[in-house]
Amino acid sequence: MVAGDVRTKLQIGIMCHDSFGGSVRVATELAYGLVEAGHAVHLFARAAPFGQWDTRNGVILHALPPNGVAASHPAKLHLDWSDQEFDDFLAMVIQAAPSLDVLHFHYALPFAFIAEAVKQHLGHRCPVLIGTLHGTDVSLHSGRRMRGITLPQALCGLDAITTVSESHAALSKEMFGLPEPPQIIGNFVDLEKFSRKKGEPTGRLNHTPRLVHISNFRPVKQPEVMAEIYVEIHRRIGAELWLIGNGPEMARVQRYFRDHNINGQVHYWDLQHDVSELLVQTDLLIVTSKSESFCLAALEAMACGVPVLAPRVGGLPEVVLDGDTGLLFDLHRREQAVDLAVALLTAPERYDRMSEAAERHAGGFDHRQGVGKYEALYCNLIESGRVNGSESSRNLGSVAKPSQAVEKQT
Ligand code: GMT
Repeated sequence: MVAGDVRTKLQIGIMCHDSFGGSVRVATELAYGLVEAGHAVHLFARAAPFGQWDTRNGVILHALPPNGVAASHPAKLHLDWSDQEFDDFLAMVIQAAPSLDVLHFHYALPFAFIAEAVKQHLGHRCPVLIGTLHGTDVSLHSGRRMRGITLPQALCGLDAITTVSESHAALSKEMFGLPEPPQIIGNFVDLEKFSRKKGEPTGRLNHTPRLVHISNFRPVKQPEVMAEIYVEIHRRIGAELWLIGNGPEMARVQRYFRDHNINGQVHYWDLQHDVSELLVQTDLLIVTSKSESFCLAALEAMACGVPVLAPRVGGLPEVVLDGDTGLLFDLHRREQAVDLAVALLTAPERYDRMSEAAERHAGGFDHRQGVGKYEALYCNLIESGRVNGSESSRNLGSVAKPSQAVEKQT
């Protein structure tokens, strides 16, 4: 790659986790999109994302040997890497990095520390370094440190920081004491995969309503609140519930349903590689998270014409338009969530309008545009002179002390 020639194919490295989760979905979809746009893409992950990898997608996967990786649940974001895992991963990246133009991580932990170590090791041979902050790396874990440095110190060595919503950009600035909020590049969805079946008539709500919840069932998703809301909706109008995903809180949710004699109406789909086929068969997505930087599941549901019931937190109001593409409730007012859902699910014409608006709105988050925004960022940074480690344009300035950076409970 020569500075000034942005059409030249780039060599791009992407680092991400290997579990089920939004940041991994975004990283892998970005990798596929960049290959489609003609770039060479190397994906670095502790193990093959989602436990499997399609080698036909053209992305070059770099993963640790299976015996060098601590076992973790596929729905769990594995943040506490052993020293051995960290060192092996770093060695793997350092080996490939001198031939990369860009090294871009998704989710700060532990990748901001890996990026910093790559920079220390490679000096002027270091590629452009970019970090995308996704969620709990900011909202819960901003106070983490590794190998004697804090997260804000590691972030300060990057050439650019991005995040996925205005709300999360503001939170990141506050938590890390950044001089400027990160650049916002919103998440995106493959509209060919996530869409209502072509030619499907409106008037979808002609059966028992089918609610759906998609998550990794971590405490931050509050799936027990989702269970309470569902039970009350079911009591009032009768409804099915499809649960897609799995994770640490699932047992609690199952117990709750047993205690409330809810059996046949709940269908457990476990972890699914492709949720689009299921989503198109549902009527309302229930989100109950304490915080969400964006909520990719909400975007995917809307793309399939499924309105979203969600709390008014984080980036959700930027993704779900209240009263238009979904319904927002106050986080602690479960009865409000129930009333809103019941009112919508018993008003077929209003429901159809909302379903169509949801699909239209999701059309603004097309994956090719999203990939293009990252591509433009890479090219701008390279063009502005930050080529192969030239120190001329560190565009973040210095990062202030991490005043409010505190570790919270997940
Ligand atoms: O931050 C997390 O808890 C993990 C991360 C993930 O890998 O699922 O989720 C975040 O990133 C997604 C992709 O940008 C967003 O859609 C999610 O809203 C966000 N999760 C949270 O903020 C809790």
